Parts: sequence; structure tokens; C-alpha cells
Amino acid sequence: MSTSDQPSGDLTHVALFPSAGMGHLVPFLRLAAALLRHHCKLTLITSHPAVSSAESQLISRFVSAFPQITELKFHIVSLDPLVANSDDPFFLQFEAIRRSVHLLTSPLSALSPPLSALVCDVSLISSALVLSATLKIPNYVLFTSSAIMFSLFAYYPFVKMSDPSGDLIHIPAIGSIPKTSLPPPLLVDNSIFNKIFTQDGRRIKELNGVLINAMDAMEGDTVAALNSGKVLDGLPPVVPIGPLLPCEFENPEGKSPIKWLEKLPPRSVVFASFGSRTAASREQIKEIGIGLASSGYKFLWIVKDKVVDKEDKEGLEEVVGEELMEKLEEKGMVLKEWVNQEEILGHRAVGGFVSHCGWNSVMEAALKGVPVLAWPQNGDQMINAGLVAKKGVGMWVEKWGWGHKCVVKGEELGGRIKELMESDVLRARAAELKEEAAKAVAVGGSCDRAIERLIGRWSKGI
Ligand code: UDP
Ligand code: G50
Repeated sequence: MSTSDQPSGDLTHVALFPSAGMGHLVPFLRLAAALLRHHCKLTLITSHPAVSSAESQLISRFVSAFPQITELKFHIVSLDPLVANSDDPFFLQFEAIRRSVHLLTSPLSALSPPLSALVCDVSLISSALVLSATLKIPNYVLFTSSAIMFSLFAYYPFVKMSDPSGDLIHIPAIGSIPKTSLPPPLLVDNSIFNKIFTQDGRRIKELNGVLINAMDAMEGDTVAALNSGKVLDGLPPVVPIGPLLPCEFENPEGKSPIKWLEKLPPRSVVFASFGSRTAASREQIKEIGIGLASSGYKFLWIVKDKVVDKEDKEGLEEVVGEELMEKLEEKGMVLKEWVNQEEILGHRAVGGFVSHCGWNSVMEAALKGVPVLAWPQNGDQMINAGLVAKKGVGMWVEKWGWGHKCVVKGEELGGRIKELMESDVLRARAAELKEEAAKAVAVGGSCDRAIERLIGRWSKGI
């Protein structure tokens, strides 16, 4: 049988190659689960050592849940932070993995049945293209942020930042992005992120396709523009596969706040959490506590004191302060650990989400119909926050600026939480989006169809 005659399904063997950080790993594993539901054969490339314990633990839960997958463990060559010009452990890992990719040629060539396609992280494009060319297989990217962020990634190499004509970046057929919303590490000359983003952005056209955790109800127009050739000529197909569904294996061990939520009335709790890699300053932590306590609502707050979980060792009392902790315990629940965010967002007691707007969090809020108070902290989060506000599923207080640079006062935060929780307009719009998301993920819906089409392409070697 020639490759083009292969039916989709069992014979299609795909390698998934995530990079560092839960925000990148989580969508890869959700994609993996979707591909397994469609009977794909999978090899998951895992980089060792991982940056965070959350990543190692999630991979081990995933591999136990799906023993049919092959885990290809890959030991990366470590990198000197001085050489790499960064102190962000996740960016250092991006670069270390990129520099180690050649070590994968031999183990990937030895796989049986041979690979039909490689799906790599967006931060690995240049290195992965060498790999896929050697293996003579198509190279796809799973873009782990929004479609609007992807349009920026694709168009950025053609932007003249020194252009004095204004404060906006105009992306043809998409619209404008304020320069103040660009990811801060992109504006640091010679930073790892700047180098990867600009180098790899130029090579998007060499990819066979780009998968995005996007859905029509939120970004249908942006995806259509990207596929029309009007943003840039010659882009590969952009395939919206979202919302990616959270899975059972993601459930962490440990204290679950669900029992506490069970006792509370519908939409009476605000959930505040800022993703896997945002540490707040002690000053901001104190103000968040004051804000939550003064909001008039019950709250579930996840505190993070260090960027990398392995270093986050101090107890809640030390980080939040004993006195404030006592006050908070009367009104809400405060945790300093990994929680099952999708389960929390899906609980009927939760009526609002104070979020940094990491893209996975935005999509999870959309899936569960929870309105968002957007408080971008870093990276692509302002661009995502802009979309949340534009779509009417949340509010973004632009004057707060970047969370990692400015401190927001508790009183101000408390007032905005009240506004969020009391907005019928936001709640109604979030409920509409939830319905659209449910249609997309239903059996035979747009997600299923997109995955089937992809497997069909891969089985033909395209
Ligand atoms: N997450 C979780 N529990 C936590 C913190 C985060 O389940 O305690 C999940 C969250 O649901 C999301 C991912 O981790 O799927 C974080 O990705 P996101 O893009 O939202 O933000 P990042 O962590 O990359 O800043
Ligand atoms: C992580 C981060 C900042 C940031 C992003 C992160 C993104 C996502 C898109 O993922 O913007 C992205 C595009 C190109 C690339 C890596 C990631 O090389 O801390 O902005």
C-alpha cells in the first residue's frame, strides 16, 4: 500500500513535541487525547529535566492514563543563562530544547510504524524544520495562544517598530494592535524570546499547517482572514481545533476546593488565579487579599509566590501574612497549590474569574461560560485580554497596565470584582459563548471534523 492509500486511523503515527511550561504542555496533551479518540498512533517527546514539577507530574499522569502512547524521553543539553541572555527559566528551556533537537533524529527515525507527521511547539520551528526535512515528514505547529496572537507572530517580521506613524501595529485584514500590548520580552533586544519570535516568524510559510486552540465564535473572523491570504501571502492552512477539552488525567492529587464550593449558592464565588508561571510581588499579594475581602463576594484565590513551583516553598501564612489570612479565611478559600482549574470554572458556584488571560485560561472560561476580569501580567496576555473585552465576555481595566510592573490597590480591585459579578451583560454573553463552545466540542462538531481532516492529511503525508 502506498502512503496515499492509507486510511486515516491506526496507521497514522504522529509525534507531538511540546516545549516548556504548562501553558504549552496542557494544550499538547489535550490534543493528544483528541487524536487518541480518533485512533491515531502517538509518540510524545518529553524533554528532561522539566522546568516545573507541575509538568513532570502531568506527563506522568498522562502516560499512566494512556499506556498505548510511546513516550520518547529526551535529555536536553543545559544552557548557560549568561550565554542565553535571559533569567526566565521557561525561555531558557525553550532555547535549550531548540539547541538539542538534533539528538532526536536517530530515535525518531527508528520508530515503527514510521512517522506520518510531526506537530511541534511554536517555539521550536527552526529546529523542528531541520528534523522534519531529514525525516521527510510534514511539520505542523500547535500554536498555544490565540489566533490574533498568531497573526502578530506571522506579521511581526514585516513591522517597522521605529515607524513614527503611530502607536498601533496594523495587521492587514485583522485590525490594529496597540504597541503597548506587545509581549514585554519581545521588546527586549536580543532576548531569547525576541530572537525566537522574529527568526521563526519568517519561517511559518515552510510549515505544512498550524493548529490553534481557537473557535469560530471567538476568532472565526481572524482565522478566515489568515486563511484568505490577505494577512500574508503563502501562509500554511490555519486549522482551528478549539476549544481543546480538559481531560480526566489532569486532575491533581491533593486538597480539592470542590467540597467547599458545593455548599455555596450559584454564581456567588469569584475565582482568582494567574496561571502556572506568574508570581505576584508580596505587595501585590497583600492588595489582592484586601481586594477580595472587600469585594462583598466569597472567593477562591490561588496564591503563587515563585515563578517555578519547585522553589515555591513558603507557607501561605508567611506569604500572605497571618493577620490578613485570618480575615480572608472568614470570607473565602485561599490555596497555594495546583488546582483543577477546569473543574472549578465549571462549578455552578463560580460566577466570575479574575484571570491573567493566559490563552488556556481564556478558552476554559469560554467553555464554562464564566465572565472574566482580565488582568494581564506578561507575555501575550494583553492581546488576549483585548479579545476578551472585544467579545464582551469580560472586562479589562487597561489603566492597570502590566501586572508584573504596576501594583493595583485592593480597593480598586474589589470594586471591579463587584462590577464583574453583577454584570448581567457579561454573564449573558459568556453563556452564549458557552453554548457555541458546546456545539463545537459535541460529537461530530467542528472539533471532531477538524481532527478527522488533519488525520486524513497526515495519512497522505501532507
Ligand atoms: N492550571 C491549573 N491549575 C492551576 C494553575 C493552572 O489547572 O493551579 C492550568 C490552567 O487551567 C491552564 C494552564 O494550567 O490550562 C495554564 O495555562 P494558561 O495559558 O492559562 O497560563 P500560563 O500558565 O501559561 O501563564
Ligand atoms: C510565553 C510567554 C510570553 C509570550 C508567549 C508565551 C506567547 C505565545 C506565542 O507562550 O506569545 C509564542 C509565539 C512564538 C514563540 C513562542 C510563543 O516563539 O512567556 O508572549
